[in-house]
Formats: sequence, structure tokens, C-alpha cells
Amino acid sequence: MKTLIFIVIPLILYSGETLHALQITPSDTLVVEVTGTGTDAKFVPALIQVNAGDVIRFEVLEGMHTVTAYHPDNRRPLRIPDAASSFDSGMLNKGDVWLLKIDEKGVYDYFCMPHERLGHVGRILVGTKEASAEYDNSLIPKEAARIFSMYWKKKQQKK
Ligand SMILES: [Cu+2]
Repeated sequence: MKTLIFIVIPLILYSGETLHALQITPSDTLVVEVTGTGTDAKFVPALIQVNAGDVIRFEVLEGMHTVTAYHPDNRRPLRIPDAASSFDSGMLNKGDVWLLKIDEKGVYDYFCMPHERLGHVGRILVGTKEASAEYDNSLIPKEAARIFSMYWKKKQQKK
């Protein structure tokens, strides 16, 4: 059993609420928990950092969700590297586990089909620590865009 060191940086939103925690975790196999059934649906952590070749293990704790790449194959704008393959878990239920291996470096955005409009989205940083990406937030649902723009704001604050 590997010991993982979690660095948790709470993000304070403009509303003053702390809704999402930003966790960056170095690892070979990283677990992302999938929880919630509606507006509370989320990936935990929603932002992860892995190395090329690492495996991400999605574990569904409650509800019905998907892990789906922002990619034209999934009828969405491209928000993963050009050279990367699209992915889509299909519908997952409580207790399901889905593994994703990523080999191409870059920033990957993904969403949950049933809850995208409620902001159920996540970002995977592969071989980079740069949390922001130059993806056009006007092409995706407002609440999804808000989650991604938090990562951008985080970067701006550091400057
Ligand atoms: Cu969901």
C-alpha cells in the first residue's frame, strides 16, 4: 500500500463559499471518488495531477455518473490535447470502478453526462503542474465553465 501525500489548497470562490477543494497528488495510481446525486455531484478531487502512463481509478460512491472527455467524439468541444484519444466510461452506478490510463501530456477536461450542467466536471493535468488551459469556456455550460475558471483564477492570484 503506497502512502499518498495530499496537499489540499482550499479555493475561496467570489461568493465567499468554499465549495471545492483543489488537491494535487503525486502518484502512480490515483483514486478519484465520484459522489453526489444532483447539484452535489462531484469528482473528488476535481483537479488531479498525474504523470504520463499513470492510471486513474474512478470509484462511484453514490448516484449514476459518467467520466467523459470533452471531445468531438462525445459531441463536445475539444478540451484535451490534440494527440490524445477520447474516452467515455458509459453509465456507472454506485460501487462501480472505472480505470483510465493517460499517456499524452497536457490538460484534460472531462464531464459527467447526467450532471454536466450542474458543474459535475473535472480536470486532469498530465505531466504538467499548469492548472489553467486555453480552452474556450463560452462553449460549455455556465456552471461547468465556472469550475474550470476557478483553476484559472488560482493561477492569476499567484502572479
Ligand atoms: Cu455526475
